[in-house]
Amino acid sequence: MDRLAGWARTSLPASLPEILEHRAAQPPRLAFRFLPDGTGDELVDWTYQDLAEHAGRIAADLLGRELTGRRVVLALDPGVHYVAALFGIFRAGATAVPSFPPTGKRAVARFASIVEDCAPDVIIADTRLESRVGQFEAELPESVSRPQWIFVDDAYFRGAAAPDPEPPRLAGPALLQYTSGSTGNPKGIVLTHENLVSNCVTLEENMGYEPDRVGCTWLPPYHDMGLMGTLLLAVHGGWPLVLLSPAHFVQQPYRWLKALTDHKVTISVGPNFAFDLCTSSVTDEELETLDLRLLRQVFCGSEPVSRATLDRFQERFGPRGYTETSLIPCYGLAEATLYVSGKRSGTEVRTRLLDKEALERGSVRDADPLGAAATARIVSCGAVAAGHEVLIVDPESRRPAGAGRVGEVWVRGPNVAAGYLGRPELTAETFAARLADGARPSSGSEQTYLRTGDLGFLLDDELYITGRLKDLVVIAGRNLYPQDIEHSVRESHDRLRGSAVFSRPGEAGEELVVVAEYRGTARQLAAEGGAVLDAVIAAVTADHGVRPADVHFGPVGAIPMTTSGKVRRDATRKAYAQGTLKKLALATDDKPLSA
Ligand code: 649
Repeated sequence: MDRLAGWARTSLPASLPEILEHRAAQPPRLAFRFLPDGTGDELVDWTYQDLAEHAGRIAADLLGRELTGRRVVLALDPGVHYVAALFGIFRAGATAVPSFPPTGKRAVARFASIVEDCAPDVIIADTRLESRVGQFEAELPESVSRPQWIFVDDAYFRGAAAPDPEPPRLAGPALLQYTSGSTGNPKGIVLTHENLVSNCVTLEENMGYEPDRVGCTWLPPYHDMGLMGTLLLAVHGGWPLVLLSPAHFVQQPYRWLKALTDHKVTISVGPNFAFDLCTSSVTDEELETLDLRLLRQVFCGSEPVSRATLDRFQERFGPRGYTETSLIPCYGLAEATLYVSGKRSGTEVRTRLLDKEALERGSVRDADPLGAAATARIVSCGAVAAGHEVLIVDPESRRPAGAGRVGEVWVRGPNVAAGYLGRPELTAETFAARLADGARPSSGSEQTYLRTGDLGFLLDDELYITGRLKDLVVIAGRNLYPQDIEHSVRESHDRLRGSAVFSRPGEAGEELVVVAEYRGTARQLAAEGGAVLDAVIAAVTADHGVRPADVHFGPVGAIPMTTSGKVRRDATRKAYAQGTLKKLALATDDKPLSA
């Protein structure tokens, strides 16, 4: 493995567009296989030559408009054209702003806020959007200059390609990655060509070399995990990638597993929820058609990796050849391009059984195997990426938290981005954090770190993530992790789906609020309301020793989510406080729970 990682570094060109040219100059090999309808009925196969030619067409267009150094928003649907446009932008020396087609009210609002923030010269979109431009531009404030649009379809790509380009400046911006946070406050992370390549190299060091590697992804191409983690990584590594759209996966998760089976996939990836979705939706008949024996590496990150999820997935898909050794829990964030840590290939997934009460006070202590005390099961996110350092820091004193203590995760290394576009203060706070005076190690005392906002600890050189600093619910001196409570809520009743937990000020200090999405009509909830409420209260109280001060039921979709499917607790709390959160009334509506 090390031999090849070394090879990759020394003999590959320095930037991704150059690596594509390099691959396209060799005998034809499959680069991407796109499943346009989500099944295998129709296949679009592209070699590196196909990709380079399509990218060249986009590059010619951008160079003709003198857009080198300018920003270009990518608003295509997931698929091969997306990858072509991305590489075309790189090749023209412009900065890619990966986005999505502005269709639907929410997407339009978010898209408009991105366009407003980064003021692009061009937007690349599918021809089918041509008639909607006026509608979209009406959303933009007057002060924003109107971008040019490039509409593409198959015919567009038959035009002439650009001549050989100048290689891009490695320290120059390659890509602007918007975080999936709130619509009103988009933050664009500036990534250089060096960041993109460094991310690939560190991931490859983890993955090792496999001669027959075939990847598969359905992740959105406009998020860090889908973009840097799959599309760019596959081109960098030179192995074929099977593409499905996120919508096709969500409609029928079976399609992902079927694609793994049909295309002899060896490596794939998904957030924790994807594994649950598969376990709960694949039918017995479908199960029979699956063969996961060739799947040797499955990355799982972006949300807490749940021990229970992994157990259920193993039980359901073990008989079809899935083995948990292939699962790679990993941690990262867009501010670090993507990758920060991951399990070493071929080792077992490590789960720690910890004393839950100690953990709530910030101490990492093994659970007493015979004791009756509650246990927290925490899955390791593996070893820190090569060439990177993780420090666990007390966020208030900015001193190292010390062994066996939970603290904020600080990261340093070549994957860490330069900062947020046009936000010097936020950039300094987030990307250039320093330890307190007197707390710095003697060597490299002026080192700066990325503050991730995540809480976790290091144990035996492995990183464990316990939650997000901002979301922490502190009640009576205990640090409660909302995702644990949300888990209890979901499991407490069949009809409960998403949930969000936060605290609000009460008479005797902070108190717990639970928001839960109910899968059913208001009438159904009214009919069984008391029982659902009792189930939630009983589960939360039993599992966490705190009785919710309020349980708010909303319809499915009531809880605000990021575009990558994470619960936005802060936004939920605000909507709750303002009384704008959708509500399904209980029969016993508004009776105080304490009564
Ligand atoms: C995190 C992305 C981490 C994210 C992924 C490596 C085909 C198949 C496989 C393949 C290539 C081709 O969420 C992803 C590394 C993928 C290799 C694929 O290889 N970014 S974000 O900026 O949107 O959000 C970051 C936040 O998410 C949370 C943290 O709060 C973080 O700040 N998060 C986690 N929370 C708990 N546990 C984890 N493991 C977390 N990972 C991210």
